[in-house]
Amino acid sequence: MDRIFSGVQPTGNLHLGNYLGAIRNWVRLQNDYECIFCVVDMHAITQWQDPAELTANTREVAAAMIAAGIDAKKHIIFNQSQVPAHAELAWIFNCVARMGWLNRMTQFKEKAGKNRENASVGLYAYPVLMAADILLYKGTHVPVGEDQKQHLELARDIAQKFNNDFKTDLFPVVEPLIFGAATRVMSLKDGTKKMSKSDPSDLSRINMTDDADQIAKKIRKAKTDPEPLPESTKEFNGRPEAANLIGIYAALSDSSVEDVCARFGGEPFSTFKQHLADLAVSSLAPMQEEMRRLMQDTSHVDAVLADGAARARAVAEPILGEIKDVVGFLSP
Ligand code: AQP
Repeated sequence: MDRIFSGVQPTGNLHLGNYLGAIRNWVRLQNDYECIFCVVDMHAITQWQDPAELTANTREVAAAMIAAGIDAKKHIIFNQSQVPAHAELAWIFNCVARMGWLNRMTQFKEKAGKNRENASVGLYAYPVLMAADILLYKGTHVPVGEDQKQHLELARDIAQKFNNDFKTDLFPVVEPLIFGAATRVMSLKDGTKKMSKSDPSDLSRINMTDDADQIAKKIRKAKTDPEPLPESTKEFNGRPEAANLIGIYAALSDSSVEDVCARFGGEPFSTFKQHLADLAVSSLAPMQEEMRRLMQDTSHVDAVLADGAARARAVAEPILGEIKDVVGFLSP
């Protein structure tokens, strides 16, 4: 069976975009792939994280994966820092990847902003660690959003250069798995920006921990335009907020964007927002309830992460051994 690796950073404010764009799709992959899902805490510290919050956020992301329906017995859920082989392989890959390749990464430019001199070395090398995450398990498929495609290409380049330099076929070619509808959820305050954990405005996103009142309020306050709901996707042009809210409705109701337009087209946003709020509250409630339960007593989540890490180490260590042999590292 092909193997999938994917991760979420425990950087706080896990949101509807992370759920609809990543975690929910992972649940659907479980029958067709051997899955390794990782809370990438080592990626998270490429930007400052308060230590106590990092611990709490690590548990929250794991709780979301479990609550969403990922089977942690059949597949692996763990946090990255419990498997030291990620850091070891990242170092080897730091010596394979070229500065020129990393200099082209747009996410570094966006995250470092104007103050590049003050960004951490870790933030710069982030895509190298991501390549190590995937290739440490000889992952063949990675479910990624649009925003991660460039990093995945870098992982392919690193694997290929390693294979060429050492005249081996140790690493497989990694394929992206890109999902169709509503993989990209946009900010409720600006339909041209993605919904993001780090947006300073809490009203821009629906957090997985928001209660029914907060969800309803955020949808009520979501930015719209003065026109009624579009009757077809052809009218989406120049209306990013309308497209976003309709996309969210379609994703939550498992219907097509066209169907949602056909049903609500011509209605005022106020009516549609009420329907959307009811749908969001009712469809997220079971998962949120389960997340709350798991976060009240974290012993189950901690046990899942420890067990997952032990099983991840069992897969990763022989592969890392193979890699070290190829590189020429002497071991007893
Ligand atoms: N708005 C989104 N719509 C759809 N998918 C999204 N993802 C993130 N935002 C959206 C997907 O969630 C997975 C985990 O993302 P991450 O933890 O690596 O964080 P990120 O991609 O950097 O985006 P965030 O959550 O908004 O965090 P910040 O604010 O720190 O950038 C990925 O599969 C991602 O595609």
